[in-house]
Amino acid sequence: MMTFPTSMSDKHDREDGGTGVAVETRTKTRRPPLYKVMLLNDDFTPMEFVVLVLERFFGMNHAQAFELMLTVHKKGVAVVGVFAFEIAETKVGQVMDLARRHQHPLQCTMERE
Ligand code: TYC
Repeated sequence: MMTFPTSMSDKHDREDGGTGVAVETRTKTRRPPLYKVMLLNDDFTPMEFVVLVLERFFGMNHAQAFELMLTVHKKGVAVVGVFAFEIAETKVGQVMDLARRHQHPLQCTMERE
């Protein structure tokens, strides 16, 4: 007598195909993609403002922030952090908003790693 209450009651719908052989259906997990947050050089944003941005939004101490600011200044661009999408989006928004409010042309972008 059939005792299963659902559509899985038909033997051809069971994961073991009705064979009674133990099987496992495992969905592979994927790590979420990471995003590089980058700061771009320009000729007008004051160095100290960029240092402040790196301290405030990227958790750097003054020496680390000053060194990375100089890297951007000399090379034109540098990765300032790597984050999950929503975190990266938030950081870019915070930097762009502060730069806009101070009328600095500083640009901050993100790119999938
Ligand atoms: N080049 C700027 C200056 O000489 C400083 C600067 C550094 C600007 C890094 C932007 O992302 C930047 N005042």
